[in-house]
This record gives sequence, structure tokens and C-alpha cells, in this order.
Amino acid sequence: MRKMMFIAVALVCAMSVQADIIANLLVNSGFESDPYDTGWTGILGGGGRVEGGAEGGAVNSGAQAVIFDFQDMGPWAFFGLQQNVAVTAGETYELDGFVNILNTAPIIGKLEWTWRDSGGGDLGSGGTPDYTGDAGTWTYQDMVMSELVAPTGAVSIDVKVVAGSIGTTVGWNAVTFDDISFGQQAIPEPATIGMLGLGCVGVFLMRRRMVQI
Ligand SMILES: [Ca+2]
Repeated sequence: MRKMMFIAVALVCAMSVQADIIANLLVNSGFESDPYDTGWTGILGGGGRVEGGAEGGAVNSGAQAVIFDFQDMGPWAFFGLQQNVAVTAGETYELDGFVNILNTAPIIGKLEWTWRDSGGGDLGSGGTPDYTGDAGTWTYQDMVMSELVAPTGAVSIDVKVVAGSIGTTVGWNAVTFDDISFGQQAIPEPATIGMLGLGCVGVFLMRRRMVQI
């Protein structure tokens, strides 16, 4: 019983100290509507359509995800969507999202971003590593980029989902994305940090007592 309590408190402790975002600034982040109607615009080769779970586990949450199809395609075919979001220079942000890749061929999915100044100028870009799937299976992977600090002069960011073939694809393959989030990192209140610290010390003491018993 005590051990279970310890595990429960330790779990709450670990979850509470994990960085989170205050609010998701993206519109239609779960692709519950057609991205071309709501929130997103096509980049690279465009593409992408919303679909429900008919493909077998293609949805991370809700009823739909966005899916990019690869049908007998040569290497270096890239498709994507982007959304521009206002930011404050100097503030710290986090980008997160889920990618699900059916790769019987060499295809990848990733998140990318470009900071923009007031004239739309490029203030720097970046991206997550290339995510690949387990051959022939659907498995959602969490793509997280934390500690993204808006550079001096930045007024907005282009958040992008990118799917691409890095070799020749044979037959039908697909990359799906769902639940993309971008927002300022939540900074815990000093009082909360104090309480958390006390809680964690409590867990540590409980653990010690358990060891002694
Ligand atoms: Ca969804």
C-alpha cells in the first residue's frame, strides 16, 4: 500500500516538473477541419488531406488527422503545411506534435519553423530530427522541441509540418500528423515550486523510511 502511494506521489512529482505550454497558439492544431479551410496553407509540394481513423490508428486524438500520401514517388518529394503565429522576442516557446508514418518505403516526417521580422524577413530556421516509422506499422511518435527563444526583432513564426520521401517509394505509403502545439513555456509560480520541493522531500523521506522498515 505504502509502495503504491510512493509510486503515485513520485509520478505526480515527475509530471509536475515537466515543462508545459501556457496555451496552444495554433488554430485547427488537431486537423479536425480541412487545414486548407482553417489555419494552414500549403508549402513545398502542398498536399495533405484530413482523414479519420479508417487507415488503422491514423488519429492521435479527435476524429481526424492530416495525411500525406506517397504513391510510387521518386526521392526528395516534399509536402507540407504551415501556420504563422505571433510571438514576442525574447520569450521562450515550445513546439510539440505527433507524427505517424507507414513506411514500407523511405519516408520521413518532421516539424520545422522559421522566425519572421515585421517585414516578413527570415530571422532563422530550425527543425526536429527526421522521424521514420517501423516498417509496415502505424505508431505515433511525439516530436518535442523545447526552449525555442524568439530572436531579437521576431514578431512571428512559421510553424510547419513536413513530410518527404528520401528514397524511391513503391506502392502506397503515408505520413500523418496530429495534435501540433506551439506556445510559451509555462513557468511554475515560486509558491508552486516550493510546494513541489516539499512534496519531493516528503517522497524522499517516505522512501527512506520504507527502506529502513
Ligand atoms: Ca485530430
